[in-house]
Amino acid sequence: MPKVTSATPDADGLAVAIAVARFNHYITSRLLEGAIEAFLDKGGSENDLHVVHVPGAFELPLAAKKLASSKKYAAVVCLGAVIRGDTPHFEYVCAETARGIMDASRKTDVPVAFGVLTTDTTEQALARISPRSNKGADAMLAALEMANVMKQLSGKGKVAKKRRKR
Ligand code: INI
Repeated sequence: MPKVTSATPDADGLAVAIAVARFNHYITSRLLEGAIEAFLDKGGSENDLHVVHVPGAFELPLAAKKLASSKKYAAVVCLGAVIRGDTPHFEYVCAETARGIMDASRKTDVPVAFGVLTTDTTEQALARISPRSNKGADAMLAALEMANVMKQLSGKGKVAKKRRKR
């Protein structure tokens, strides 16, 4: 039988930080609502949440790295909305935000969820913040599941048997 590790997005007893971009606030505020609702719905306590506002998606990686490296949080959730305009700015903001968020996670060993919408139109962004399907909630669930996976992978499992030399 293979050894299997899997976890649920249970928030009971977990402290989580949310970094949220103010740019396109009418969308990111709904992502934030979705993320907080999901956290509470999974048994988290409001006192264990820390919400940090930053100007735009481009600033999310720095906030995420600072929060993750503090080791105060089991996970960090990044929320933003980048909507394509007529300039190449979109590509730069999207690419650096995604790379920076992944870097923050890899450098700190803390799960950092990517809840950043990158859409061509406002309509596409609005479709991702409906009560039926909210990407902020999805990002929170991914962060919680990964927080619990990381707990299990942090030395709580049995160590693999060493192979004997022949
Ligand atoms: N920031 C966003 O979060 N979304 C956008 O759509 C966006 N656009 O289109 O420019 C955006 N730009 C600002 C950027 O994130 C930084 O805040 C800014 O460049 C200052 O560093």
